[in-house]
Amino acid sequence: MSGNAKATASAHPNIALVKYWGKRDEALVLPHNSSLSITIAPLTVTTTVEFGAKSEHVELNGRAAVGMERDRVLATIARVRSSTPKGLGHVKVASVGNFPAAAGLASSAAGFAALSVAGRAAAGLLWNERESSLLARLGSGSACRSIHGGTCVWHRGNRTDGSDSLAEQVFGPEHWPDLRLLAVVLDADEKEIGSREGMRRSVATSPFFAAWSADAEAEVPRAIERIRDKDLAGLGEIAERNAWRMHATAISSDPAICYFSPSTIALIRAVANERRRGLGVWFTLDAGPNPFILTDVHGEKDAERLARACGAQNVISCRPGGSARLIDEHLF
Ligand code: 2P0
Repeated sequence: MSGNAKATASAHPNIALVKYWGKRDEALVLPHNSSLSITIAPLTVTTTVEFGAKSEHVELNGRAAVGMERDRVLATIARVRSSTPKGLGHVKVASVGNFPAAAGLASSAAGFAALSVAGRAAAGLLWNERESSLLARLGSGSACRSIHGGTCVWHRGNRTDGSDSLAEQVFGPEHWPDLRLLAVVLDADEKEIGSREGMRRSVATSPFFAAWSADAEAEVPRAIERIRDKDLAGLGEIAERNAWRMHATAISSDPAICYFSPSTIALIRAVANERRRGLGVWFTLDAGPNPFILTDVHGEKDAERLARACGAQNVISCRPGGSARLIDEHLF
């Protein structure tokens, strides 16, 4: 084996303010609409990939991965193998996050971004943002956005082979360093319906699906303008509207999919109340009960107090983070 058969990468999760909810091609992970996200530090996943190992081994947060989790990691590795004529041998993969994986904090996005960057480097492939984003997307759609730091747009693309469905950075993390996204952990249990199945059901059964995806597509350029202008209120309005519409689509599926818990609703109401009193806070919510509060450095402390008063077990204050990158410290 050559000397570069082992590589380690780190990546941050990202939070979509205009969301991806529904695939037009399941196998190629092609979305119905474009989406926009902020990559968030300090949450980080670190992944080491080594080719030439004794046997295939995948370890996630200190335990051997099994079943679908393992299969999805090895599918990304198989794509890396097919990108090079080299015989790479067995692979060992280890991945750790500095945050609870089950808390719905988008660990799969950061995980597949780090895996894609480390996997390509371990195979001796040159650093290439475009190829990394395409590879990460095939592992988990939203992972293509975690290849880049700051504000990213995942373009839906039009080609049937998916070669134009990838993420692009719109603003770096230095554009709006005062922006804050607070992860509010209300409920650390695994969600009932994974986003993959949830999306499938919404595409197949929600009578509102076409309207949802056309609306989200139209929101992306508006969100870019609000971020360009550092218009927190304007961005907050778009983020809330888009989150409500994504969840309306999920709830209108058959059978209905509802990711809200009673404490999610209580938090959302508290956010609206505080906003009426002048605090600059807005919410967004992914496919689980734990919301994020969108605010800035001025609202950060009050937003955290509000989340704790609503029963949050943990509140993690995040800011725009950098791109996925190779690092020297291997996990094994
Ligand atoms: C997003 N989510 O835009 C949306 C909002 C959840 C709600 O992308 O099936 O892990 O692997 O492509 O990317 C979560 O789904 O799904 C997600 P797959 P992914 O962030």
